[in-house]
Amino acid sequence: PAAIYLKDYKVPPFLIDKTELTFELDESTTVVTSKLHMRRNPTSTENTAPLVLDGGEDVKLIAVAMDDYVLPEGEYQLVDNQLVITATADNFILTCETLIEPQNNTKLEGLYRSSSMFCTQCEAEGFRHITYYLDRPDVMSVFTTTIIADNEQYPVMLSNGNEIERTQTEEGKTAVVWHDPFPKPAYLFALVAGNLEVKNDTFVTQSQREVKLQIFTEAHNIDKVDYAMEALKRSMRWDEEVYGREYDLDIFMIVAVDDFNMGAMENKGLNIFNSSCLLASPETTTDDSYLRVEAIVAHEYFHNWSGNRVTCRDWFQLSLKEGFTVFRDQTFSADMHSATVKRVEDVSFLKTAQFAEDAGPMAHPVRPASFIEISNFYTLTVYEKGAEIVRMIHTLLGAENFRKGSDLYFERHDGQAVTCDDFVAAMEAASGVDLTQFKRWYSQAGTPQVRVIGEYDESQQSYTLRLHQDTPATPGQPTKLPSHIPVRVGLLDQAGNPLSASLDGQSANEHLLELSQAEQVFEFTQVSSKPVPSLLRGFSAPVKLSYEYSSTDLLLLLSADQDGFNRWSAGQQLAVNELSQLIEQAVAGQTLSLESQLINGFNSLLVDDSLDPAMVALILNLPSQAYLSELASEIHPNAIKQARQYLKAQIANALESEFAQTYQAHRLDGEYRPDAQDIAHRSLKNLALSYWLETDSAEAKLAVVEQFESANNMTDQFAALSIAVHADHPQATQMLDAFYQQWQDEPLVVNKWLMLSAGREQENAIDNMKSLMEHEAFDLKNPNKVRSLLGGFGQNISAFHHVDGSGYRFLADQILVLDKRNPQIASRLCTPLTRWKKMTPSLSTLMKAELERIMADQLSKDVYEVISKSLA
Ligand code: HT7
Ligand code: ZN
Repeated sequence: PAAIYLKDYKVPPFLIDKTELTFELDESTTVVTSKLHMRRNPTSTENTAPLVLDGGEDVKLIAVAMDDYVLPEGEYQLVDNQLVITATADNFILTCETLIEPQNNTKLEGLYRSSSMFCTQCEAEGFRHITYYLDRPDVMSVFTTTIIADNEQYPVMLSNGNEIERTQTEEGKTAVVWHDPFPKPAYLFALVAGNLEVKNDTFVTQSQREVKLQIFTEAHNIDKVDYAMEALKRSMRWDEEVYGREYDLDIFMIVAVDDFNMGAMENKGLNIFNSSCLLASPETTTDDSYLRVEAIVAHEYFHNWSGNRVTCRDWFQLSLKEGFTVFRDQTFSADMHSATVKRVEDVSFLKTAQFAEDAGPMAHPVRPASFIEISNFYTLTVYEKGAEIVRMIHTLLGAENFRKGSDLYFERHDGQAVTCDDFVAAMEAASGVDLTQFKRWYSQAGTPQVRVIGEYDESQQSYTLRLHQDTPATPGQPTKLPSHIPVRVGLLDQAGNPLSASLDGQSANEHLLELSQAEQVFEFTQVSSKPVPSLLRGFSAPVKLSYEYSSTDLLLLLSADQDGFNRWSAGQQLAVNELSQLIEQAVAGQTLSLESQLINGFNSLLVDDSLDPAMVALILNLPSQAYLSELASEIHPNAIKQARQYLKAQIANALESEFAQTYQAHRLDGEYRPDAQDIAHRSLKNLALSYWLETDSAEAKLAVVEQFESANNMTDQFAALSIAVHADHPQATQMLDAFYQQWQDEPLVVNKWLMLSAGREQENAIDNMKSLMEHEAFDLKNPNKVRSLLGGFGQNISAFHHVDGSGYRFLADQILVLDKRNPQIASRLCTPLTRWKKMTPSLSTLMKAELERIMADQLSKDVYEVISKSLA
């Protein structure tokens, strides 16, 4: 398959002012008739270019007409799934009649069936699987959609915009017409038809317009949408208050579907959600999932401006909408709950998963320069690193100028399809800040490494920070230029008090350093004593920062830094230092031994009632297996696992009574509430329980079972179950069985059970996986189930990384099977295998062999791209 390049971008030779679609929905064949009001694009230089419309192998063309002239075969060609018409007028209506079979659509792109309903997923290039079209985001059109179906089976028929007509056809069917007045690209088109229940609500906008809000689900789920509805209203209000963005249509609808490739989709006025990202109830949903529902509802809603009103010119600009919208949803969640907790969670995810992507064979810039399959570029780099770029702009400009910049961006580009450069240009114009060098963040892949050296001169009372940056080579980008990196810095005295210092004549407790050269020196004056620097506060840039801190420095920062984020960061660094020593011992086959310095630090946190329990829980949570793998130059999965277990047990034994007390102190009575305060108590309580169980105390064992059996909410019940499973509690098997029995009729809970069961470390893990795949609870057609089971298996260190290669082989087998059904899902499952070059040699060889075996098969573009780049 060939790659597509950003440098080859050309404006479309044709435009589509109006799109009229008619869907005759049927269980066997669906007829789609499109009427496209087209004209040559006056800004295109390709004045004689033929009309080339995108289609798919699954679209059958019945007839095509230009104005009223039905084109005979010979006056159009079908080449590589494209419909090519050479002779066209400057203005014309193109009518196409096509047949599709949504019931056989296993890729879940275009129009497909999920349970008993019809639904669509058109981003990025799904619309071409519905009918022939200019399926590119810079072709924006006003859509009118008619849905014709049997009213008994499909009483609910939805599309974008407003319902303008409902009639009966002569065949006894119902025809519903929807009109969306806002021009949009085809990727934002949506259609849903089914027998659905609805929850209604309203929202009054800042200009006093009443907007109808509707959430649709299958009947058995309608009792689980209240939280999403409240989250939607909070998002609408927040976007008005923080960005001045008001909702524009009279109705906003969300539909939950069970089979969905990603989390959700921001179709104009008709968001479609994976039910796992929408439904919530105390009994079936964990705190994490509640927060996820809120964040995703907000994210999709925010796209109405950052993505829909102003969209992307081409898919290389994907981060224009995704990076900005992730930044917006992160800030929203921070405002709704604890900003520091949210920042720690986001950064921890970024440093674990995005840094790994940036260092691997699929590394790409936030604005990629080329791709084979765009679905492979819905990545952590485009989303999460993209959000960090927007956050850095916010830091460099300040909140006020940033808001002016976003206002200008929306004003300048409303109704347009634009680029990341346009976004930055608006920020520059509104603030007067020059972001020329800063824009390298969009074009350079890889994570910059920043080394810092500090030197105090007591006689001068001055403190010098020398910063050095470099970015490692990434595929296709052997050399890099210096980035513009904002580094927030504070200084602490040896007692942990903030130390004021002067930089460039400005005296303050905190400074923003702008590192833009390969090496730069910053000199602070009026520094009254030797400082401990608190660097990169709030993680002000997505870089790997290193500074030779002593353990004493780190303990000081952990206990006293005014920046909550850096307290967490110091704790992590201490833990990483200790774990690295233990990993080395494990690799060398030595008996593990270490006197942990963390014990005292953790003890003070546990007994300090003034702290946010959520922050304490985050600090006490040891760096994950995945994060330690990212840091390692050569990954030894079992050594990492052993080291983590050893350190956790040592801390647990030293602080046994503190953990037992913490567990008791943070138990909550009363009704479940998913608010920041209660979530914080539950997180610390459950973390304490997991340490406590490490001590092998009989009381702890009892507490786990008691919590599992008596919990009134899924957070506590599932925490008890996972703690039991991971610690190999004597009753773990019984508990897993009981959990399944209790929740077998709740698919989202069953998915959690699948994940935990697959992650369970045991002798016959592969056999266990095989029986789970045969289990009534599993369904290869459902992406959530595949992700749960195979994702869970990836966490199973001893089985996945088994020295006989059986774990890798098992995953490769599943990838090959899935690639035939659903390439997007298959491609995402490849990720763990793409890390083969970093694995210890014996495992690396085994992983590579599986990649080669996959490569030898007939592959989709999606899997081909990932595997071929990994092997390159
Ligand atoms: N903008 C949405 C992207 C999306 C998607 C992309 C490829 C394949 C399936 C998909 N489903 C949704 C989601 C978002 O970021 O809001
Ligand atoms: Zn998005």
